[in-house]
Amino acid sequence: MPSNLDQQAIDILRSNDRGGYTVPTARLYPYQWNWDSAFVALGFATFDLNRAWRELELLLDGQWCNGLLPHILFRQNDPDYFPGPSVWCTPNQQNGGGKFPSGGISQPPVLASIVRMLIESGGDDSRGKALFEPMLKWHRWYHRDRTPDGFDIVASVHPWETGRDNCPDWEPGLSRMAVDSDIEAYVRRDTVHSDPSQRPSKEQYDKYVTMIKFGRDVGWDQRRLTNEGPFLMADPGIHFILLRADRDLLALAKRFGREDCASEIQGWIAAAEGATNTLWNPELEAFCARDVRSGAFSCGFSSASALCFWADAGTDDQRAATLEHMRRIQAKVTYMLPSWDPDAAMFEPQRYWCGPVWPQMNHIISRGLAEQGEHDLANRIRDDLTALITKSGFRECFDPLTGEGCIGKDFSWTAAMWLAWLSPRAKTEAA
Ligand code: 9WN
Repeated sequence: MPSNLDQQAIDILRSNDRGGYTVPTARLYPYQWNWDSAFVALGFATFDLNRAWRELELLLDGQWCNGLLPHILFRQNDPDYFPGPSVWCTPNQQNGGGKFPSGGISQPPVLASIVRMLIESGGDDSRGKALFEPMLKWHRWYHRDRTPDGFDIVASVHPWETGRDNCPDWEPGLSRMAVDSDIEAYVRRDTVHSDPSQRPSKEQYDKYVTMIKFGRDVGWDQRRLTNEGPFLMADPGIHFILLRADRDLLALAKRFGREDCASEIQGWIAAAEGATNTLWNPELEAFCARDVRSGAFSCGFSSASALCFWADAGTDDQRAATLEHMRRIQAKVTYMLPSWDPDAAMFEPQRYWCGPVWPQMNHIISRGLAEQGEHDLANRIRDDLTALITKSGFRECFDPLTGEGCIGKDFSWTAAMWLAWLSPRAKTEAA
């Protein structure tokens, strides 16, 4: 018999189900998002494994011919979201795009890691095996089309590609770029559906739209977008998530008898291990986002800095310094781990990625810490999120000081994290 919170979480996933794929929350985000769907599959798997696989199959259905797996899939037009399909204006399948309109950028590649989790917890090998080739194509796209000419690290062309939209991490890149004076007038919808004081600023949105305009102007040529676009930053989040996902893809290749791809994937892993130091900010002694062209580092510890454990990356000294930062932050907040450093400039406990605690990020951070034997911090992060959901419900993210819920309500990945990780039932089953 599911507990009350288990039942609420199941009800949220069911009510956000749009027929095989799940919206993150009604109205504010009315489409299928890339990394949201991957996390959501973990939640469905606790009560409907078939539906979990369906989520991932429908996500990969939006893949472009070049391997790009877009950050949003627009199966229908919903004028309640800006920027919608007519703003992105991505190519159709005949012209190299996907089966239906989508965004022209990607999102954090957690998918292979989640497919491996599903399979290793007793999921169906044949459903996972069918996803292997498109996942391989997507990773190939990341390594080929998002590694800028002359550099050895995968970078992001838009803050939305990192999934951590307005994190102060992006300041070095945003401050170097101008708003294109030719961007069309636009009306935001996010500020209608949620508290504007918790969302990105108008100046940030103008720059986000400028980046989309550049993509449109080059016909979404992904190499041109990377090499010539207005924004180009390397993100510890993308770097560590992709490195971990490459390791998981390699394990899947072996499981599925696809040794033919092993040396290609091993090459990506070796290159990423070699590039990890590029993100080490010696002044702050932390892994930080970095503007690729100027070399400037961001100036604070973000939740992505803590993902080195998830990727099993960094030296012993780097990991020790990362743990030190987390202990410093732990003394400052009530709920671990905030998305941005409370001691750094621009910390705002309720503004989106400038401070709030994010359930899906903290899930992989905590798992990574536990895998590397750092159980105290891993458990603290898990227990704090349990307390946040119990206190404030299934919100998009939470104030790390007061525990108040922020932005979206009845949020899919929060419900999924509850079912797959935090619920007493999940813990009993994992034991
Ligand atoms: C832009 C859906 C998405 C998440 C992102 C989060 C937010 C979108 C937005 O919502 O971004 O992609 O419109 O603000 O930052 O991580 O995937 O939940």
